[in-house]
Amino acid sequence: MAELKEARVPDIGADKDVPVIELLVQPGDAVKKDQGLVTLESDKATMEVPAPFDGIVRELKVKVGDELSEGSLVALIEPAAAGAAAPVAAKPAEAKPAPAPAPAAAPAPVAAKAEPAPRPVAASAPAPVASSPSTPPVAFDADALLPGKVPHASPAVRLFARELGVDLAQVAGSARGGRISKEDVQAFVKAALAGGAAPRAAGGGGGGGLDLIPWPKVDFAKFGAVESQPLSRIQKLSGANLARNWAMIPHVTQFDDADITEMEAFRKKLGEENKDVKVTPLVFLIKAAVAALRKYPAFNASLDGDNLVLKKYFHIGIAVDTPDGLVVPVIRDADRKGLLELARELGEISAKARDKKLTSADMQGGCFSISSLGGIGGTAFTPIINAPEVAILGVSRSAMKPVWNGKDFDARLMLPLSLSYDHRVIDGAAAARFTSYLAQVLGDLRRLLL
Ligand code: CAO
Repeated sequence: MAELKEARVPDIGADKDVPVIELLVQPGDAVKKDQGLVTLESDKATMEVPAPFDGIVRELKVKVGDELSEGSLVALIEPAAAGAAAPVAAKPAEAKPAPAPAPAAAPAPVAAKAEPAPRPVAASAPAPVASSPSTPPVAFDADALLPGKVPHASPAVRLFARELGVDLAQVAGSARGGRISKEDVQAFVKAALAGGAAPRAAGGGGGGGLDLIPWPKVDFAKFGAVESQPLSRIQKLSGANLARNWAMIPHVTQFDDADITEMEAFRKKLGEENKDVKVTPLVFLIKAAVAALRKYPAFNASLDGDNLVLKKYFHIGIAVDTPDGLVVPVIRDADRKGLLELARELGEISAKARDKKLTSADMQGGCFSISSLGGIGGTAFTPIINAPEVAILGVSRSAMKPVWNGKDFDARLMLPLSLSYDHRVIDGAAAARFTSYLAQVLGDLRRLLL
């Protein structure tokens, strides 16, 4: 057997500890350069770790669930036979002394060593590419991975689609996470030949089916002085996610006000007693949201095809505004934490977000998100749901308002709530009950004990 070479995770931008969700090859498989070995899924994108050269996978060093970062070892690959590979001997700097002279075109002695026979490569092979013995990392273009820009499909499927002249952006992916399989491409072609377009996957899976006119191309400089600033990576990634969520989820926003006069008095008292931690209204909102999620489980759910997956845990995402854009770290098991513990953790994750130290793991597994603009201002807004969650709570700035008590107007501190929900899962009555209950809990925190 020829010397085994390593396949490692290439540059995947700032993502770290990205979980493996799928093994695309097995030991013994023949792979082509750039063919996917494993699929990684961060909270922002699904990406494949490509084979750096043609060869046969001899050992997979990872399993589903492992968390990988740039440089992690994924597999050991026996490079393809010398005749098909790069002229190794012609690169003196990297050449190692050969143990025995062998003709350059000699095939690797796979059969002679009774290695398992390679499984056939799924799609027709791409043009031979010279492989390098030093297995240089294949650069990942984070932009090319943005959902909505490039459909999720393996290089083999992309090649297959190219050969058939199929635009993958038109194809609905039926595989896990909306990935497009070879069968999806075949189904698309069949439907096209039959005179119709292939149906798009519904609920939770598949891509958007918007048939939009192109984005206007304007020479702004014609109308006055301009300056062009590149979007940050976070802005590009969150923008792509927001656009998909806005386009694919039928959003409705329910507004309500909570009377937090008593809550605010208690919050101030708590702050005076605990100077080491900043207790803002947000921690009360996290606790109240958990109580409402418990009472109305459909809000603590995700669509998965035709199923609604109900979660028995309470991980709350918090939208954090950073100089580079919006990120949503997750506070885990908020139901098991007290107000002060939540306040500490909120301070920590906000600082981590602003210092750009959040990892993918910090932003995964959320059940429900809260976006608070209360520290800034405004009276209401319509937050965009953080898919695959089904609802998000927007919070605006509290204000003293006259509230009719049946006889007089009382001055009460009112907190505006804006709950956006996925109308495929939640109907308007349920949303109104959810916000009413939230307001009740915030109005009388003793309800948290019920
Ligand atoms: N009404 C009135 N005052 C409020 C309030 C509200 N609803 N919410 C917070 N405040 C006050 C706080 O008590 C604090 O006052 P003091 O400084 O006097 O103690 C001040 O506003 C600033 O609070 P904060 O913003 O630092 O803290 P927070 O816990 O409320 O929020 C965080 C933390 C990380 C969520 C916030 O800093 C942030 O990034 N918000 C922006 C989120 C965002 O961009 N959402 C939009 C996304 S698009 O959907």
